[in-house]
Amino acid sequence: MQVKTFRAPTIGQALEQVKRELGQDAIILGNRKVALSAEESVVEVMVALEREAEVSQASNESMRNGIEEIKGLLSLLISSKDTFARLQLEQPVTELYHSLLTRGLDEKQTFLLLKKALRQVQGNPHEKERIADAFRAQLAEKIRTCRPFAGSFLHADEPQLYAFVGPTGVGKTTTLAKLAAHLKIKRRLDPAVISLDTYRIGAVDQLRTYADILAIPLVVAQSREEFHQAVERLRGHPILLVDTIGRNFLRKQHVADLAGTLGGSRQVHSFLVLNATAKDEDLKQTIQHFRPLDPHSLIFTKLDETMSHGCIVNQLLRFPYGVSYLGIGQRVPEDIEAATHKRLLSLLIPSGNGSSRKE
Ligand SMILES: Nc1nc2c(ncn2[C@@H]2O[C@H](COP(=O)(O)OP(=O)(O)OP(=O)(O)O)[C@@H](O)[C@H]2O)c(=O)[nH]1
Ligand SMILES: [Mg+2]
Repeated sequence: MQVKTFRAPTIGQALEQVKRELGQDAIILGNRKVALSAEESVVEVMVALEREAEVSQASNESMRNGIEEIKGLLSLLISSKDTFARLQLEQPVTELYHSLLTRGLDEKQTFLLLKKALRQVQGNPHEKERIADAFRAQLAEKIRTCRPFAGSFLHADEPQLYAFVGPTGVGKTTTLAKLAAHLKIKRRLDPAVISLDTYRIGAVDQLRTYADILAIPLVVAQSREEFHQAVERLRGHPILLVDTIGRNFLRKQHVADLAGTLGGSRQVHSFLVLNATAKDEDLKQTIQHFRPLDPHSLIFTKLDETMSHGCIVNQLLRFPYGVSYLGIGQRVPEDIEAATHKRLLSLLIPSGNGSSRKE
């Protein structure tokens, strides 16, 4: 809270000054008479501005981001006026353009990628199939998929740690269970699980049920020290999967707390688990806040609950992270897929919509 003082010969004049400078937002804290000399005195009014520095800083930051975004869009529109006009006029391209926007792909990215695709087919906007293929090729070049468990793990001296982090209820525990089953049954590895989620009632029970079914050891840790002790106890296992507490990670402090618990001498790979039905802007903010954890990759869940899969691709275009897995339903263990370019592209341009590619 900011405090300011105003001085004037009379209280009326001091209040007039306050009103002129600060408008109606100021809160009067008090006033007093201040003697300047034996004959002369003034009235001092102390006022407070309700807005806290932190809030105005945050709003300044978001205003700056907004302005940057508008500037980017404007220069894009000005520099690409002709192409834009052509996109608007030519039926096959507009169809594709609108269908991509309907699926939630970012407008600016859609435009830029389509513009490049159009250039590749030498500006002939009637070649729908070729434009769609060129668009897919452009996009495929820009997004990255990862295979975190591709290595053999058999000769690893130390266990590899993978933490499932992300907002509340996105499917961290369910995804961990799906992958634990995959590693145990399909890969014949011997994973173990650590739960750091002792915050929510029933959270450990939920994980214990999965661990019991899969005959996988589970250790519960409530602090950074207990976490490190748990890792020591489970040394013989090649892979340790760590379940974490879901919090509102739009609050940066929660990310810092989590980084504090996971931090230490050992490297922990973080899977940032995100709900594909969330709003584009919220996903963007969440990923931004998780940057201090340097996520290994993103996992998107609940793809089965939305038709707008564009927001997944938007994040891959925005951030330097790849995507490793896609959650496609509630069933454990079967409703999970390793993310592939083919699958991601088919979510945006379903087959039969402009694609002639046989994959
Ligand atoms: N439809 C659908 N539901 C899913 C998917 N993944 C998880 N869920 C459901 O989402 C709900 C929350 O899943 P959890 O695994 O408990 O989520 P969490 O992130 O661990 O939640 P917290 O620990 O409370 O933050 C459960 O009902 C899951 O069955 C998915 O891919 N598709
Ligand atoms: Mg959970």
